[in-house]
Amino acid sequence: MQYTGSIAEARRFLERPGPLLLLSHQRPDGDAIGSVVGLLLALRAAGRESIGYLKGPLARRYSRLLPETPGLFVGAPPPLPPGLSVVALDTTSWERVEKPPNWQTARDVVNVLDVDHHPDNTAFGNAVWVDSGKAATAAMLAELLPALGVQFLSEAATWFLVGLVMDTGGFRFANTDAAALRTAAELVDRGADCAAIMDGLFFREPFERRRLESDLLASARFACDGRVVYAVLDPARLRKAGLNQADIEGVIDVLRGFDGPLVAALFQAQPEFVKVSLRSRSPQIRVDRVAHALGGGGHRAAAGAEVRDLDLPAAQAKTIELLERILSE
Ligand SMILES: [Mn+2]
Repeated sequence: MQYTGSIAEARRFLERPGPLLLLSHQRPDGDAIGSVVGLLLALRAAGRESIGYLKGPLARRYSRLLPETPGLFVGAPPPLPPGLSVVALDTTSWERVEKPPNWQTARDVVNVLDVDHHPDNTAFGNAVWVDSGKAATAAMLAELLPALGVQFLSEAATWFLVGLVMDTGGFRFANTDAAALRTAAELVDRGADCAAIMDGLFFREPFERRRLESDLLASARFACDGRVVYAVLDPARLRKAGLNQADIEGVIDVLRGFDGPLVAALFQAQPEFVKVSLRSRSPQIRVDRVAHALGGGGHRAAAGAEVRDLDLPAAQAKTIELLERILSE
């Protein structure tokens, strides 16, 4: 378990005056969006000059929950005032932080705060709070707000719960510990609308996504004596369905939702790389090692890589060979 920096370090950083820009990783998931939007709402309500930037497009499940949020820029260039400090949320390294399109250099940035729960976080900020024992970055922020002494808006609680729900797969993944459940209960106490979140996140998927999941399942293949299930997602199939990458967050779960395989793998051939997503049945089966060997990273049981030097068949073969190795340890 990696623990670097401290909540006190994060608090001291945020207590310093000056404008703040909240950023997260490329292709933001529920935790990235929930962390940026929740913290933005709380800081602005407390009178802090803050802006948030997400590249988008956001999946419908999130945009539906997202009314006009002052200070939030999705895709559009935000103002970058001088003396800006960056708060990087849920992101392992400065390279992976999605910067706004009008970002040129680090010229205007005096400081960076890195708040994250990924075990491979590089502690890249001038101030750092990394705790890989936490189920979600949003859960860390739920702890940070009271420490900052700012008002805990029910809207912020809702967005933190979105992050926590998505990073725990709706409290089904192995990272759902007592602390995660306690944080969820606290967020509900603070006004998060759990029923609306669950309905919006899990029961209102576009029909086309369900159809895509059905195709993926029908095309699934097995390797390593049935211990690995994998499928290939063709970008043309996505386009035909009218879905974007954001709309298929978590689609790999359809491959691990049945008894048998220990690891699920999903391959997508993009123009510049092959995207490999990996999920394992338990943190003891370290798919992060395979992701690292492929040039990527992630959590023990949920990891991925963008493989640039191999075509689809070669990337598949290499991934399966690496999986065979960790499964025979
Ligand atoms: Mn996360």
